[in-house]
Amino acid sequence: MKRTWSILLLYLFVLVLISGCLSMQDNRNETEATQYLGIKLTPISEQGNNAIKGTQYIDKDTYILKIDGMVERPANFTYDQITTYTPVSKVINLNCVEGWSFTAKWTGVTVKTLLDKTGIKENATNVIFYSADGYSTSHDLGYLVDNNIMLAYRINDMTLPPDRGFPLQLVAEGKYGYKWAKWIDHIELVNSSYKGYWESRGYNNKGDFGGPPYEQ
Ligand SMILES: Nc1nc2c(c(=O)[nH]1)N[C@H]1C(S)=C(S)[C@@H](COP(=O)(O)O)O[C@H]1N2
Ligand SMILES: [Mo]
Repeated sequence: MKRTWSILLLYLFVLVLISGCLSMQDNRNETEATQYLGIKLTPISEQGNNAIKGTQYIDKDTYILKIDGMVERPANFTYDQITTYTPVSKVINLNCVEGWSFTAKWTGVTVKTLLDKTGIKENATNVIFYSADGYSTSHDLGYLVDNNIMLAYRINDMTLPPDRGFPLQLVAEGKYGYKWAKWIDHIELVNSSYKGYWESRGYNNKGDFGGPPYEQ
């Protein structure tokens, strides 16, 4: 009797282990790109992760990206919907204010593509990105649209791994790393400026790379 129980428990344990591995290793059949258009990429294994609350693990099947605020038609997007839209790819450096950086090929959907679906109310000026770990940051609407800023779901041709921000990281080209929110699950359009996690702790709200890192 005791033996039957322990075998059953062992069986359950192995089952949980296998299902956990399967749902986390979505990118196990993909091959990481080492270069793109002649530009050498930093391997994912050499990219750090200093997030405020560590890695977030988000379930692809229940994930929803909510877009609301000053839009014509607030909407919820699933992971599969987001990855169906025309993708864009580009090599862009992520530069943290602390002095480190890495080079990656990013692939995703532009913010504009999603906002074309929701429509934008006339008075909207700023966009807030909220993340699953409680992090947030914001950008001028014009910066995002004019520069075709993307929400990446792939890095170096791999599905964004959990520690890189799965399912979505904002690729805020030309801005310091703290403007590149990871694990984004909510985007809100507003008509006033907003200070995110690091910005409300003294970091410059524009966050232009090469510009002043602190609010003056
Ligand atoms: N959700 C979330 N996004 C985040 C952060 C974070 O702590 N949480 N850190 C930011 C900072 S300071 C940087 S430099 C970049 C890249 O940091 P990483 O090494 O944690 O990926 O992610 C940004 N996006
Ligand atoms: Mo950073």
